Amino acid sequence: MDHAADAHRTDLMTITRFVLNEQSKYPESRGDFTILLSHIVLGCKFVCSAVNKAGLAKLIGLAGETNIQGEEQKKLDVLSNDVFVNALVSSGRTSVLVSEEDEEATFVEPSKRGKYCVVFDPLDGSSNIDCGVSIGTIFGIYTLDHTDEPTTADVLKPGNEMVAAGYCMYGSSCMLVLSTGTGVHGFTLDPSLGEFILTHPDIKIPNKGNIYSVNEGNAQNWDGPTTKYVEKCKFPKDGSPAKSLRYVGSMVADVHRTLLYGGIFLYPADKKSPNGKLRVLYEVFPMSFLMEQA
Ligand code: AHM
Ligand code: MG
Repeated sequence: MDHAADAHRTDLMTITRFVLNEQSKYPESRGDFTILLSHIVLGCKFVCSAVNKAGLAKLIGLAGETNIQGEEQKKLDVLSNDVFVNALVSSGRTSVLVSEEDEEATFVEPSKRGKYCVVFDPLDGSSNIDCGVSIGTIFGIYTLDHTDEPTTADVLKPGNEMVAAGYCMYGSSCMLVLSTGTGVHGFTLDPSLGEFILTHPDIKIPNKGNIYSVNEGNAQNWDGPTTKYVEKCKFPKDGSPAKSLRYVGSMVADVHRTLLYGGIFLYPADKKSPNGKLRVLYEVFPMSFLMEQA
């Protein structure tokens, strides 16, 4: 084994070490972000473990509640939400939390407040839970830039004002992908260590991809340009090969594959959902991530 490969195996870059390294570039930093992130990581590890045990633990099934979008909540959604809210509040670094599963924002009590606001979906892709297909957690982080009482205005801000965003995918491996504004980095959970290890530094979407990813069952409700674009993917007129279709139906899995393999993932607005269906997606991920490069 060559020396570099050996070093790679014995000098593990955990997500905490990575974020501490980043933090050391900012002398004024007091480590608040590192503490917040370690609580998000804890939530992701918990959800990963719960997802892996779901079939065994009989956690699967309806919790008998409906969320604000009228979707049925599964027990795992409820559990994951409780874990994330508790972890974020107890970090002492948050002031406002917005979860896809909660109708109202959570305002952290004054004694536990900190300078961050977190928007998240603790477990996205719930229709895939029962059959064991990849699901994920999505999160975005804003900074509270004043000392007044926090309000919903502190989170109703454009995605490009976030200081960090990421997702964790619970798939054949558990992978956390994070950006703090300087590149996109992927960490894979080593179950034997219980640590996320940097495995995909500086992820860049390939310039060209041959995959398109969309729920074509909605085609009758699409507008003209969307219909035309997807038609072109299937029947290219310029002699190029037709694209392959891949669609998991879990945003995190579809976005992750698109980042690594290239291509396009889309959930266009249609007659049924004039504002599109993926609320969190547009907040957390700049669309440039997802657009096919010219
Ligand atoms: P869900 O959490 O209720 O399953 O909804 C969110 C999911 C996204 O992860 C996914 O991209 C999309 O809904 C799939 O929608 P559809 O089933 O309409 O294709
Ligand atoms: Mg959800």
